[in-house]
Amino acid sequence: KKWSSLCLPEYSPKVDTLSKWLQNSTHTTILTGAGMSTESNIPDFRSKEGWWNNIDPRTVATTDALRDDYDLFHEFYSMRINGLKQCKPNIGHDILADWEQKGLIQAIATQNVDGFHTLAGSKNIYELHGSIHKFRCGNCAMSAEEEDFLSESNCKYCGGKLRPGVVLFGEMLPEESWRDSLTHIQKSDLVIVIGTSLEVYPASQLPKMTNGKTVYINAEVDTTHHNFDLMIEGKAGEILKLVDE
Ligand code: BV8
Repeated sequence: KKWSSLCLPEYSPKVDTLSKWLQNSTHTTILTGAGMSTESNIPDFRSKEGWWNNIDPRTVATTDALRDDYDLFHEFYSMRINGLKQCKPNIGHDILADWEQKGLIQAIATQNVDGFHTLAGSKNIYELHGSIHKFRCGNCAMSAEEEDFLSESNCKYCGGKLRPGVVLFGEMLPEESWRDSLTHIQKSDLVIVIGTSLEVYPASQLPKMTNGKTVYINAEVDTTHHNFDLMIEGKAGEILKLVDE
């Protein structure tokens, strides 16, 4: 405890405020993005080392890509799926799972498709952008297995091309995840947003939809985030560890 407080003195007042808010809140919802998993060595999307800095999302993460350039689409998602096998949830995921068990937080709405909140033991999770671990036919929507996708097999039922169950640009979010996330956000007296640039609609709108207090924990914080009641610039895992102490 002493060590981290000494090394990160600038965080103390903000961390204390967040701890107090968390203890006093009766309904807390967490909204996470790719920054939650960079400490697990998974690249995010829009940072310098992020996916979209090296590859144009329109060429791989759209239904056009699925239809017109399946080889590239398949290569991109296979690489992500295989990459995830080398990684595991980090301390930040673990702390959120622990907070849920202790009744400190009630729900996690996540834009992440990596499934790490589930792996860490969180239960009440809403996957706004789907899951990279579920597969279906891009044509008839019948479900499929990971190995079928990785081996570039076609759909057993209609011969169509297989795809992971992520929400591509231009696709609607899973209705239930969206509705339930919104319900939680609306009844929250505290919403903690972690590791997201908030650039992707409609998840970006969620923090505005609460009457509760809003907190933003992110590696980069700038003036576009001034709507938050509290902003903490830093790494998700490190900040959550300080709050947890
Ligand atoms: C929709 C695929 C209705 C899955 C993803 C123009 C044309 C067409 C569409 C649009 C348009 N303008 C707006 C739109 C709508 C579009 C959109 O918002 N586009 C934006 C980019 C302009 N949205 C949609 O299309 C959505 N659907 O709107 O449906 C509709 C229908 C038809 C037509 C129009 C509308 C669907 C959105 C889902 C897109 N799918 N990817 C995949 O391959 O994974 S989005 C992609 O971004 C990721 O999946 C991710 O979930 C999402 C959000 O990103 P973040 O998580 O925020 O990640 P990012 O890198 O941006 O930020 C990370 C942050 O963490 C950084 O700030 C970094 O500093 C920080 N950080 C890093 N490490 C740490 C950290 N912080 C703390 N600790 C650390 N350790």
